[in-house]
Amino acid sequence: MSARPRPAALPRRAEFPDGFVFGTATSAYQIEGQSFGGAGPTHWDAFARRAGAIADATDGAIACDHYHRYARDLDLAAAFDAYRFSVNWARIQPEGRGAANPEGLDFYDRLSDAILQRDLQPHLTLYHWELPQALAETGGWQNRDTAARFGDFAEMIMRRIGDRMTSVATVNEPACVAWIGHFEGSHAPGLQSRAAAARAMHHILLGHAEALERLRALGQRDLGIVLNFEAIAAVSDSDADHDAATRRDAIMNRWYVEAITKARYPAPALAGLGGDLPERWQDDMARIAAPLDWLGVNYYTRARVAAAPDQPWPGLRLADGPLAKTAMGWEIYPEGLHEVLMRLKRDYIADLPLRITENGAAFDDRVQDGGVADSARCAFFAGHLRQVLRAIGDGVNVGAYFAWSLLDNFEWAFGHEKRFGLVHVDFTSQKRTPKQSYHLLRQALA
Ligand code: IFM
Repeated sequence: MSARPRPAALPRRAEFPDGFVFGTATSAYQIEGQSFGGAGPTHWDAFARRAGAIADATDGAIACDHYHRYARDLDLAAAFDAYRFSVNWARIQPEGRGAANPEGLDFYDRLSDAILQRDLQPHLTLYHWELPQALAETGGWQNRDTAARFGDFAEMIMRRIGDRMTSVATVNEPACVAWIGHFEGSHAPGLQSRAAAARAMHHILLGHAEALERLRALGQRDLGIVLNFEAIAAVSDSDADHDAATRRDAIMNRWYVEAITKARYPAPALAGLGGDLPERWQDDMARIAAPLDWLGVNYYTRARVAAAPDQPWPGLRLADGPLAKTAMGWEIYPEGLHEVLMRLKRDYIADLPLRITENGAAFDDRVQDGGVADSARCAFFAGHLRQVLRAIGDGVNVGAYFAWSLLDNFEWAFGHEKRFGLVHVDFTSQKRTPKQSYHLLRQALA
């Protein structure tokens, strides 16, 4: 193999508190292959058929063919302590309601056993974005009934595999589901409507509450939700830019964490969305704020925000930043992870256990001489893990870190073009090639 540049040193396991858990994360639609095993269509399949919706005009029909290759994939995941994965609602209930697809239940049964056989802790997410298309057609997350259907699904799958899960998260990144899917329109279902976004922002949290109640009733332990946070910076000192940053922060960062910890929505977001929320939304807030056992934090970048008075509410735009960027065009800002963790402790959760449930970067990786020299990704992990250590030193209760992602996968609107994996996937041959980051993380955390 050719000589490779030496990446920044990764922290060693011994620098973390005893019992700190390292893992990798994936999600169902991004890796499994929706066309296998009797899964029903999802709103991502419908969205992917729209011209221009997905950068390379692909969808999740095959993805990483993990449905058939899960055993080998889990062998790779077994280099770490834990594996975060999600279940695919439309694989369990192809119509989003009613009887289960036995093949789907059997698949997750086998998968759960295979995770445990490799001495990996299974950390499950119930909803990582693949809404069954039948439910999308009755309004999706705009429809209050979807929250109750999600509760049914949660109960159905947990009755089958709940006994083997270390932890369960209800929803992954509700901000992306609601805002990017219903206001910005670049994720399924591809709407661009403030009213649709407001309803989805409330109903996805109601779905979280429904699932949480059903799981508590089943006696399921270690329950949480996974929220994405971005560091926020106004592009200038002007009042207008600061106000725009405050609105963005309220929509993307504060809405969900404030709801689940304080049973309220933040005023700068309510100012624009309040009139579009479902009637009597206040009556749901106590349920939405039911106590959790842990909070998952996904962190990737910072948003630089400028006022855009010519645009409809929230009247802002995201501006390019001066820092080095990943292939997504996202600024690499490890200090932002420390900022987010300190703020959560100070303003929202005190000592509630936190897990970093996603952190990672896409780069233009190439297989050369049988390996992938992804030193930029190694440096990314090194920088962010240092900030986790710093936050722990500053008293934040962080107990786990999951790298996003185990495998290159279907990166939503970017199709298969953006590679976040520790393991390279050739989407033609389905060959897996562990990257330098995989080898170095494994050594550092041995
Ligand atoms: O791939 C996604 C994942 O599904 C949710 N969090 C962000 C990742 C990178 O964009």
